[in-house]
Amino acid sequence: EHKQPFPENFLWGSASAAYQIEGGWDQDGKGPSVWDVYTKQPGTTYMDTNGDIAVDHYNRMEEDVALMAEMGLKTYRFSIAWTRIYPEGRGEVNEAGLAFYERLIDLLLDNHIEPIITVYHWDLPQALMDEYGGWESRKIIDDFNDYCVTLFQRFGEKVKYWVTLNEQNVFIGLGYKVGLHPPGVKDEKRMHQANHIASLANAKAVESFRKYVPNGKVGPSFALSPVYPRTSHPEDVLAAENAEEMMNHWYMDVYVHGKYPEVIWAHLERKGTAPELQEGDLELLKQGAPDFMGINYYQSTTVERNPLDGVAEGKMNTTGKKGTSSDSGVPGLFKTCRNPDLTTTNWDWEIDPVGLRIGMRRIHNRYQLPILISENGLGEFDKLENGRIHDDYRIDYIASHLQQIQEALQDGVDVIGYCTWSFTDLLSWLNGYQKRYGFVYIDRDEKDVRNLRRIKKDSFYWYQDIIQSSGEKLQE
Ligand code: GCO
Repeated sequence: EHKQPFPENFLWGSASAAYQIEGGWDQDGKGPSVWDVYTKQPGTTYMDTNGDIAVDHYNRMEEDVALMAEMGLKTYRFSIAWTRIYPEGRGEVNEAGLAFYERLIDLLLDNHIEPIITVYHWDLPQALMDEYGGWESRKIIDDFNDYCVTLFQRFGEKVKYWVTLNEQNVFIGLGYKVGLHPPGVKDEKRMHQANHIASLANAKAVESFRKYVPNGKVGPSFALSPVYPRTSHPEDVLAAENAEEMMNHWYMDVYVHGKYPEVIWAHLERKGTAPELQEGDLELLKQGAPDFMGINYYQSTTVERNPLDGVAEGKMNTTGKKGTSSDSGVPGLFKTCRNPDLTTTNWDWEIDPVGLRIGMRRIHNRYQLPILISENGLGEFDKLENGRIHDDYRIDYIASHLQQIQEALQDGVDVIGYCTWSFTDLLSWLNGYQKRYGFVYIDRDEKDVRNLRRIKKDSFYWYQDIIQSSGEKLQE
């Protein structure tokens, strides 16, 4: 069967995040972020790795963009470090920080690579955490907005696509309920409050975007994990609906419609953990409607029924990431479990390309928005052998997900682009440098920590071919 081709202007891309690649953690006036501080507390990350040097992208940006150009990328999604722009989170702008990103953007444009900016990929200024507790204070709404407006004014004419918050469900869930990300809190009530404030900050930033970048497109990047029932027992099916509402639509309904889904709201109210709304909140949330839904997809979630006196923790993988991961077991609603029909990666993430198609269809049906796959990829141990990296497992992974995107396009879903995670290998927040995601291998040498030589993996040449053929090569 001949597949319908990918759209002509499909954004074939790749993605990264500042803390995971840049290094230069205190260079040119940059202030410390919560991740700079958190990773230096012993025991918070695998082997106490941190992003002080990362893959030194801050000092090798030209070399990295040259590789992107060689590959033929159509788009590159990267994040801006808030602490390079405002070292203290607010106040005086650091011109050197803006200049760095301006050089990056110009270089991408010179090479016909469409930049996609993520304004927030988790590296909150430590100063704002110290001053008022970061996302737990409403003060952040204005500070975040000021930071965004600075970027909109400076880059709004050059950059069309913008992502506001990256994986709000993950940084809030892991930060305030699971306690594995900064600030390491485990408190459901505080989690829902911080989440509400993050949603308000997002809405206010979108409101400003309309004013400063009227021709641009803006949306969140959401860590989507479509939910399945473990069996067709009606109680399991109900549990899956509960989980779908809580893990996914709890966030996305707020983005798109400015309101929380009723079922989960009622549940949290009974428990006393629903967020506190103030006058004007719902009006502000309604200003946040996005132009597209950015989806980061790694795995689906399978659940079963969980009685009211049931467990508070379902099956979670070793990195603590299972969908939003904050909600692995909710008595009375659901608990997560293994899906017996799926295999897993070496980090215990279930591999499920069809889940991507299912998730995209659900979003298309509920929100009627174009979808940008803002992340998808495979973290693996790679082996450097005679100067080559034969990562056929990564090629298989990406190919199978792209095939499901093609199916979704045929289903009528509007998918505008696909960014693999990631372009070069990078720092995994909690899993150090051995978990590799890139098309470009970073050669790490303990005796020469700044070696960091770039080596193209087999997947680099494969994706180059896919882009060149607009996806035709997928069928071979
Ligand atoms: C990891 C994760 C990250 C995330 C990304 C989310 O291993 O640390 O996979 O790389 O996927 O930062 O936006």
